[in-house]
Order: sequence, then C-alpha cells, then structure tokens
Amino acid sequence: MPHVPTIAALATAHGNGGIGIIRLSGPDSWAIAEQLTAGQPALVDHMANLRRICHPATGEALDQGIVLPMRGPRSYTGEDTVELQLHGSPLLLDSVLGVCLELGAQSARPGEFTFRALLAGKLSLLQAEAVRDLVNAGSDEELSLARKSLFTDTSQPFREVLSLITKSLASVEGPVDFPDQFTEEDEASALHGATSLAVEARAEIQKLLADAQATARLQHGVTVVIAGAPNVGKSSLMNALLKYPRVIVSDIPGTTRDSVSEDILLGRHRVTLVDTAGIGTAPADLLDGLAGERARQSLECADVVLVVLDAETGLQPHERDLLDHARRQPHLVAVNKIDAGPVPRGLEVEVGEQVLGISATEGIELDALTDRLTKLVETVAETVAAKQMVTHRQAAELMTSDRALVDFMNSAGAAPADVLAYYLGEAREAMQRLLGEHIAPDEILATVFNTFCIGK
Ligand SMILES: Nc1nc2c(ncn2[C@@H]2O[C@H](COP(=O)(O)OP(=O)(O)OP(=O)(O)O)[C@@H](O)[C@H]2O)c(=O)[nH]1
Ligand SMILES: [Mg+2]
Repeated sequence: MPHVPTIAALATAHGNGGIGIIRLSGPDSWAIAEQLTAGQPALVDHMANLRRICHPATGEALDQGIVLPMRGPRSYTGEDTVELQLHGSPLLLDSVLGVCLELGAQSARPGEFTFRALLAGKLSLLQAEAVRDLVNAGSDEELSLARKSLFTDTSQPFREVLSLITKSLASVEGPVDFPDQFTEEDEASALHGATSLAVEARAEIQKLLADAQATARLQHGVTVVIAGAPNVGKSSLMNALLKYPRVIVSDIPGTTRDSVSEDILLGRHRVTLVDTAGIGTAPADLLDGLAGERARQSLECADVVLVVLDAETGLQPHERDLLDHARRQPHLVAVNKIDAGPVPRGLEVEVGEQVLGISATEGIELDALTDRLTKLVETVAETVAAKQMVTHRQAAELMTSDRALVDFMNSAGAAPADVLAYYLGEAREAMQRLLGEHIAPDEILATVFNTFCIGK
C-alpha cells in the first residue's frame, strides 16, 4: 500500500473571525490531534471535545477550542480526519497549523480534501465540481444551481448522451465483430440506425452547451458597458453605480484610456460593469487611437450597452454611430449632467427612443437608472437561464464529443466501419471523461481541483 500523507490546511477564509478551522485528513490526523491535546482526556470519535491546544515539545498553551475527530470512513474524505475549531486569529491559526506540519502533516493542495472524498467514492466528479461552484457562488441563482448539482443527480442528461453514443457504436461495431452474420442490407440499416442515434446525441449535446453558455454568463455575470463620447461623465457614472471612486474623473477629455471592469450585484445577478474611453471623436494621437480601439473591443463583448450623452451639449453628430451600434443589442440611453441644465428639447426625437435624464455627480435619477438597468440585465440573463450548471470543463468534453460525432456523420457511408467506430469511440470517451469515468487521478487533479481553494 502506498503511504498516504496526512494533509492539513486552514478550512476557513483568511482574516479575523469568531472561529477559524484547521482541518487534518489522513492516517496520522488523530495522532497529531492527540499530541496537541497530550495529558488531557482521550478524544471521543464524532464528538465535540473541548480541549486546550498545546505545543507538544514546550507544553505552551496555544489556544483552547473544539477538537472534532472523525474516524474514517465516516468523514468527508473517508479517511481519519480532525477539525480544530479555534479562535479566528490568522496569527494563532498559522502557529497551530505550523505545529501540525512539524508533527508530520503536509500542506494540503487546493481541493485536496474533496479530491480524497472523490477517490473514496464519497462524491462523484460532477458533485465535486458542484462543491467548488457552491463555495464560489456570487449570486442566488449560482447558489441554487450549485445546490441542485450537489444534492440531486444532474448526471442524467450526460448519461443519456453517453447511452445514445454507446448504442450508436454498438450498431456500427456489430458488422465489424461478426461480419458473416450481417448482409449488406443489414449493414446499411445498422448504419442508418447509428446515424439517427448520433443525430439525437448531438441535439442533446446542443441543449447542454446552451446550459454551459448560461452557466458562464451566470458565473462571469452580464457585461454592462458604459459608452459615450469623451467627457460626458462615463467614469463619474461608473463611480456612482459602484458607490465608491474607483476610476479617475477629470474635466480633461480623454481621461479614461483603458477599459476598467468591476463586479456589482444588480437584483439577483452578478454584473461586470465596464468603464470605457470616450469614442466617436477623431483620435488626437496614437494613445487616443489605442484607447478608442479598446473601447470598441469592450463594446463588442457587451451584453448590455449603457450609452451616456451630455445634457449640456445635446446629441452630437459623432455620437450617432455609437447609438446605431447600441441599438443592435439591449441598451439604455442616459443623458448626464441634468443638474447643469435640462435634457435638451427634442433630444428624445433625435435619439429616436426614450432617454433618462440623470446626474452622476449629484445623484439625480440614479435609482431610476439602476432599476431600469436591473430589469434589462434580468431580461438578458433569463433569456438563456440554465436548467442545470454545466461547467467549463464539462462543456469542453461535450464539444470534443460533438466534434467526433460530426466526423462520424461526415464519414458515414464513405469510410470503413472500423474508422466510423473509432470516431464514435472518441465521442464516447469524452462523455466518460466528463462523468469522471476512465480518467486518471492526475488528470482530474490538473483539470478540476486546480480551481479549488485550499482547505476544501
Ligand atoms: N455638472 C456635472 N458634471 C459632471 C457630471 N458627471 C460628470 N461631470 C463632470 O464631467 C467631467 C468629465 O467627467 P468624467 O466622468 O471624467 O467623464 P468621462 O466620460 O469618463 O470622460 P473621458 O474618460 O475623458 O471620456 C468631470 O469634470 C466631471 O466632474 C454631472 O452629473 N454633472
Ligand atoms: Mg472616463
């Protein structure tokens, strides 16, 4: 039996708090806890044991807290584990963790506790990914989808695809494995059946890829790009929406150069708000040109455009292109600086749609703007609501499978049966990897657990 090291890590977030938890897992975890509580009553399995934590060499009391020992397999990882619930001081926790390492534990790698749970069969690969997404959820919707993946079996749609591909492969392999039992007519009919199954599998894959797209939008948020001509008050509006002075504001046109992104929560949705350089006017120099280019790139990636005009100048000819661009997608038009003067008469007619007069610096009508923006973001997010969470890794495997199915369909009737079987085999393997079957632990570590936090 290979020696399994005992791992230790802080399981709670860094920083000061009421309590902080150090987690140990592996064959020596109990022995380490016993050394930390030497001279006190023996630890009782699956019970909260109030103990003083002392340095075993010097006897110095490091803290007092709850020691929660759990004999495997009745533990998260399936191994012997111990949780030390101590006072939430980063210095104190670091010192106790340091002693655990002195006593033979190794620092856990990101996600290593969950990885061990996976190896022990406590969790499926999809559930392990759900644990990560639950911890990282930034909105109610992400949270409820992550909960669904963790507490219910969301592998069914993937298994359905796998089953269709497997049936398709069986139809193609029959004539290869038992050539004398198949007439030419049988072979043609088997190939026809295999192709129909592949078409069905592809349709299911497309639905799951739509869920993957919706998941990505949920996790990275709807992108709202603030765009407009120089000096109209885009950065002032960004700061007002963020409620702190994140970006530089000045009366010099061309203050903002690079696009600056920040996350905010609008209603139930995580939103990436992007401030951009002014566009529309002819660039004054090379840097100005580059800044405009950046702003246009940001616009290309926008889910929603918030066009800002200036009440003092009214609609300028160079703002028309931007308005035309914005009209192609969900957008709002805000007319800023109404504290200095009203929205010019006839502006709405010139713009061709409803506009909202605001003042970024004086806070006028910003609540109304936020409400409208929230509704727009909700509409955008909900047009592609995910039925279930499909992670980036799962989407990559779905695409690999889909490509192999396309290769199969393009070759059906032209290539020999063993080549067709090879393509379907590739499609099947990708689905198996997605489900965590036939995938080496090293590959799982590299592709899934490197995105976990330490201590989980
Ligand atoms: N009166 C008034 N002035 C404003 C308002 N919003 C912004 N300003 C002023 O307009 C000037 C430009 O503001 P910015 O927020 O830097 O404008 P910007 O659109 O980001 O400008 P660039 O980054 O140069 O494209 C500054 O002097 C701001 O104080 C407002 O609501 N009312
Ligand atoms: Mg700016």
